[in-house]
Amino acid sequence: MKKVITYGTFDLFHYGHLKILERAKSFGDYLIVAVSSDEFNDIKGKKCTYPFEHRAEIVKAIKFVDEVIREDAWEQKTEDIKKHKIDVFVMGNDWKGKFDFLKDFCRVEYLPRTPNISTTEIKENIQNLHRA
Ligand code: C2G
Repeated sequence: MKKVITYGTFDLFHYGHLKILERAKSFGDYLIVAVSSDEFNDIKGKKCTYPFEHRAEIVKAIKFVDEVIREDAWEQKTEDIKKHKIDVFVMGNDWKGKFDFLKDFCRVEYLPRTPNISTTEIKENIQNLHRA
């Protein structure tokens, strides 16, 4: 069984999140998604709309996703890859090059982001609606 892993906050789950999970799954048979905890988002400087429990449950409900784990630290990726016997690590290409050190442990793939959608843009669009 070929195992794939990807990491993210997945707040205000949207089409771009769906497409990266779909594409990540296409690299193997089993997809693990490490969802950033609220505490880790504080470290990342990301303010989330939904708490970890909700974000994790939404990701787990996606048919391409086989397992959800917590992401609590930048440093856990190597350990996760070893522990879960991961074959492919996938991230959007906004992270291109940032995780190349993982090439010692598994295949590393950076995929193009889905254009014109992001949690930030969704929030801005809603704010603009209120202003209109
Ligand atoms: N993404 C995408 N297209 C978009 C928006 C996001 O492909 N339009 C991808 C990102 O590239 C990332 C994943 O969706 O691979 C999750 O995005 P975020 O929830 O913003 O995650 P991020 O804050 O980048 O956290 O340790 C890694 C971090 O946890 C990644």
